[in-house]
Amino acid sequence: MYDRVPPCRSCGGAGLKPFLSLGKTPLADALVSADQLDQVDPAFPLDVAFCPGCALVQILEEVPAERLFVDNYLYFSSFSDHLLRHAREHVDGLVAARGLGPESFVVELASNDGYLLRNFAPHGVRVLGVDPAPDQAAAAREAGVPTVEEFFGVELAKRIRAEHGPADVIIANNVMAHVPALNDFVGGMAELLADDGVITVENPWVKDLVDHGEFDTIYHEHFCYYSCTSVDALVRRHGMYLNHVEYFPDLHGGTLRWHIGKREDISADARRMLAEERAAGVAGFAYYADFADRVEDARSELLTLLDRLKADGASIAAYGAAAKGSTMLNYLGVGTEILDFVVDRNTWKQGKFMPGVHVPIRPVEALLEEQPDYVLVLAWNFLDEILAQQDEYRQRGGRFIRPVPTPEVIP
Ligand code: JHZ
Ligand code: ZN
Repeated sequence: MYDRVPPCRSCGGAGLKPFLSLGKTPLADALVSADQLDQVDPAFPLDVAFCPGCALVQILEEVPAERLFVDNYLYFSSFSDHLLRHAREHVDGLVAARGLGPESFVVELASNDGYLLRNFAPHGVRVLGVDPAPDQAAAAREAGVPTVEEFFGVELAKRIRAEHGPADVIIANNVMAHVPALNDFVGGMAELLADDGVITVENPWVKDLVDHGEFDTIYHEHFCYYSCTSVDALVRRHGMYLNHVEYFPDLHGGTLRWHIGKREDISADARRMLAEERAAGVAGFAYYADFADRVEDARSELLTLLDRLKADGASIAAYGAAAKGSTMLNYLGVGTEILDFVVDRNTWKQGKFMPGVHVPIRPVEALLEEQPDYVLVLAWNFLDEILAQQDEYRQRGGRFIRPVPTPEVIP
């Protein structure tokens, strides 16, 4: 089934063990414009494997990063109030804990539209964003966040350090999964970081992905799926330590924030998380062995629900033209025969179509205009925020369907 099994992106070891294939799917963020509808969207294999050497979970395919994050990237961080609040709290926490001020230098990797770094302005902290996505970098500059429009690695780290000095803080949220040349990226962070500085890295936790069946968060942009165990091995290779771990169960289906530094100072929380992963078996293949069957069951269950509603004459729309929504619809094979449209707040996505399945994307207001009977929440990670916004739709009898962890119509 797997014709090429590459070496591990972290430890370089051979012997990656594939455990899940989602078939061939189109690129999750490559939304389709009206004039491309008659073309067939390119699709690539989406196979997931475990590394027995360092416990890193990763996909086998490597679509060129330019194609993923420069050519067709419409993800803007600023469309979720929850995420904006989370970013502001992170900045305030760092400023307080590390006494950051005008003498400090903070770099964010994948700074997107400046949603996080702009929170440092009231504290007078010097900031620099790094993001290769042109529209997002332009939006960040507009918001007053200086941004280098390049991919990050050792070479860029050296240039930034030569020009601005070492970084007291490096922030990398939801980007370490996006990096094909992982050791160049982490090596770059080590190069740029001051000896007493801290790196904070956030990423969804692979244990939550597996335990809660969040298979839709697997797509070609996400090369890797992390545990504390695999992050610990990765940073040690670059002379750094995983010193502390925080857990945000409600962010993107379960997110960890790893604190990494050049001095070893391992907190009780970090030790506890590593021990918890050991006890759960996250560092062994057996943990992943039945995941494919569980994903297949989730697929049938959701398809059965949608087919039943449709057979009863219901109209169904979806919420969130998220990358994970693209995996979900393409893996299920659900298109316009089931879904009338998808709504999304992101104005860049409106007027386009979901990859592969070509369901049209409309503004959120379409829910009240059309009042579909059901709305499948593709951006289920923001369910609470969405439910709070959509009170009127629900008052009028509209119902939301949560696809993950198990398909459920929300009463
Ligand atoms: P969202 C993102 O994945 C992007 P995605 C990225 N690939 C990543 O790594 C993970 O997060 C962690 C919209 N929306 O962010 C905005 C509303 O319309 O969950 C987005 O288009 N109304 C970097 O793309 C989409 O939904 C709202 O009220 O899978 C959510 O996409 C809210 C809150 C969001 O996922
Ligand atoms: Zn490995």
